Amino acid sequence: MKIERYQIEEHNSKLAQSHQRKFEFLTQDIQGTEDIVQKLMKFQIAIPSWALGTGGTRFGRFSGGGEPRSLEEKMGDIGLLHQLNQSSGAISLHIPWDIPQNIQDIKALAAQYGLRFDAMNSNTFQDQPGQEQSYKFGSMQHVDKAVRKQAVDHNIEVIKQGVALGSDSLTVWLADGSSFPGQLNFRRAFENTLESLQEIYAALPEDWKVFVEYKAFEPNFYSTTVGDWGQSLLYANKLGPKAYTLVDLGHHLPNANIEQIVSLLLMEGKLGGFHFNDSKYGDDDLTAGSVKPYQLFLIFNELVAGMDAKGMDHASGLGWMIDASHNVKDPLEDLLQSVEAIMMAYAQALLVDKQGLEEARLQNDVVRCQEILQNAFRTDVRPLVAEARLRANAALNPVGLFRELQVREKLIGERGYKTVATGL
Ligand code: AOS
Ligand code: ZN
Ligand code: ZN
Ligand code: ZN
Repeated sequence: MKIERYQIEEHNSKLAQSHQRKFEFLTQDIQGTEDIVQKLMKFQIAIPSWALGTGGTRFGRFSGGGEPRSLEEKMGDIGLLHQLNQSSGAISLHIPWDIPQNIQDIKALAAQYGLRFDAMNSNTFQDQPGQEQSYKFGSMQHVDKAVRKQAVDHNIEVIKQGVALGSDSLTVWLADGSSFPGQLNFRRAFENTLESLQEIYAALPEDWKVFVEYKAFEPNFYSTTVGDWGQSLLYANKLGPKAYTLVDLGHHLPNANIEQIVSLLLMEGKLGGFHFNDSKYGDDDLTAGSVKPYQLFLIFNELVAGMDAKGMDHASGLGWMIDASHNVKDPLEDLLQSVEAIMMAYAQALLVDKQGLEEARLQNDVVRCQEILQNAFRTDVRPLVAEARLRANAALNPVGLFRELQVREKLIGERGYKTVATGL
């Protein structure tokens, strides 16, 4: 399945007039739209290889058909997304769910689709066939050194594969923790995990980063050994300058103020990566912006402010990735929606009158502060995001074109109805 350039152009020419009208209307009212459009065009969000298949829960999985059966097909899917929005130019691999066989071919394919290799993801939360030690009671925290060594060796192997592909970062998410009070010596678990991470850190190439992802609960439901941003930051600080905290939006206790966490991590120079998704209850992994778009905007407002304060480039300063999964949607349509929501939140954050906000804060003008933020949030920025796509030769309406071209039907035709993507 390939989308032809003329198909995108035909689609865009049908929508051009209406788009122009909305875009011009917006530019009359807003200063600096050109700068915002340029920034939007640069901004790329990595797609994880495991989000291309239908997700499931422990109660079941309802496959949608035409799902990618190999790494090559997963890259093909991301290539389609990128053609449609020109904002998904990176793939994040998971080892061993993805097994890059011929590295040169995989790299050539990535170049053909215009994809970069984002952070590599290791897996010490499942036992693989033939594996010597079990992760049932943890991996890097484990009381048995042999288990810890196996987990460390796996991560070093993932780094090697990443180096061959041209990635420059490793994300470590650990399921380590405990399910019942008394099960774990918290201090020993922390020290074992730190020691394991130190061994991995020592194997990082000069220009690499390691991201320590935290998660409050699940699959362990009493304690998690990297349970919150404080614990992640402890590890990252002890490890050294190449270690950073990774924020996954679904990994907090209810009502956590994620925008404040983001702001302080950035201030400390320790925010490394981001996993976007949305949730109502826990790690629901719903489409970004589908439940709490205002929160997503507030987070972006802190990201933009914090990165600007440090002179960081928005596009390349942090690892941006979607980490979502879904039972009832077409995975590709869902990812298009997530990317769109992220771009909108970013555009809204760029609209915030930062100087006015600072002045209002200094005057304790709480009402004005809220007005400034909500003015930006309530601006319909869709024409800005669409304009960025238009200029990059992507589709004005990515989901619309996906449906017009019957992409899923064609993928089912090529791959069959009963396909199972590897992963969660
Ligand atoms: C798990 O809850 C985390 O969000 C991970 O980032 C990720 O989903 C998993 O490691 C798949 O690689
Ligand atoms: Zn995650
Ligand atoms: Zn998660
Ligand atoms: Zn999640």
